[in-house]
Amino acid sequence: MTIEEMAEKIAAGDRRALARAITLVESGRADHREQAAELLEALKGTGRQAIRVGLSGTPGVGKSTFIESFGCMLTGKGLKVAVLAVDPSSTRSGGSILGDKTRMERLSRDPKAFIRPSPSQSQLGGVARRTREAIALCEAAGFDVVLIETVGVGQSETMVAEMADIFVLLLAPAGGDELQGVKRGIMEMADLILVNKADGDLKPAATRTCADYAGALKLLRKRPQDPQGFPKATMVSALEEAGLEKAWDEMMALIEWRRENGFFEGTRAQQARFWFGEEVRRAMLARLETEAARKALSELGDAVAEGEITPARAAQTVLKRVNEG
Ligand SMILES: Nc1nc2c(ncn2[C@@H]2O[C@H](COP(=O)(O)OP(=O)(O)O)[C@@H](O)[C@H]2O)c(=O)[nH]1
Ligand SMILES: [Mg+2]
Repeated sequence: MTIEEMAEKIAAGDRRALARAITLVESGRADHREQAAELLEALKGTGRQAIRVGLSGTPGVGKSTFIESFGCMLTGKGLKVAVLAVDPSSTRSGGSILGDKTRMERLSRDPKAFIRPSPSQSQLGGVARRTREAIALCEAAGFDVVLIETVGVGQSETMVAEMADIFVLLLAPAGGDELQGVKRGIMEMADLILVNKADGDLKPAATRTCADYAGALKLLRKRPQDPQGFPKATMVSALEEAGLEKAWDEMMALIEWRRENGFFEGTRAQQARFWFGEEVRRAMLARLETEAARKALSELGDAVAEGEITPARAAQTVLKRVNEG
């Protein structure tokens, strides 16, 4: 299949072409990178835009269960839903956070849904690029909503927030009366906090937790991209499929306000600029990974340690060689 044919098929909504294209963008091979760039350029013309929802939460809060029931609710509205994942742990565990297909049985069989597990790649930077490009492919394929799941371990959340239109933090009801040690930085990224498992015996705890977080959100610095009342905390039960409509309505209200006030496009523009910078930095760092650069670093490192050359001069020498090479 030529790149042109692949682009045409993706634009026509062909699943297999989309899956193959995602495999292509996951590859690090130089010729594949070139083809991927060509494909993404070819697809820019579709001008399609999905709503990109980043979803984060620690293991066990119910992300998979939520994606299943929320995703099915959306497809029930006639929306096409794609699910992607950024999983920094997948290399270690060998699995992926979307691996538990049993929790997404209905959604994975739904013709309006497309689920793609996280690839096993060593660097978070590589996973981030692949996910961003996969999002672009899903948008071009005509998906209305792209859900990007990540596990709550710090850096991956920042990355997902940098590629999403809305960042949703999923929490479970707290046992005691303390907040669940959610890092301030993560709280500050959230547009919507969903307290899951608001059902059965857990309902009162969920209600308390939700109120606590609503209070905590009010104490954060006001962000220009938020209308009155946001960021917001609300309750859901992924298991009983409760509160999902409300959660979607809140997301849509926020998106609409941001669209009307220029923050939707503004954020996307800022994100594009961010990823451009990241790509350049990554490529620069990759140049230090070559055989010649490693050798120079090692040799000059010895010379610096011996006091034969100053660190500054040695660094200049390395950079000069890397730039020439
Ligand atoms: N009571 C209750 N349990 C839930 C709910 N959502 C998920 N769970 C349970 O929480 C556990 C972890 O769910 P899972 O979706 O795998 O969480 P993940 O690790 O964040 O993907 C499972 O046993 C689920 O059945 C919910 O809304 N209510
Ligand atoms: Mg899961």
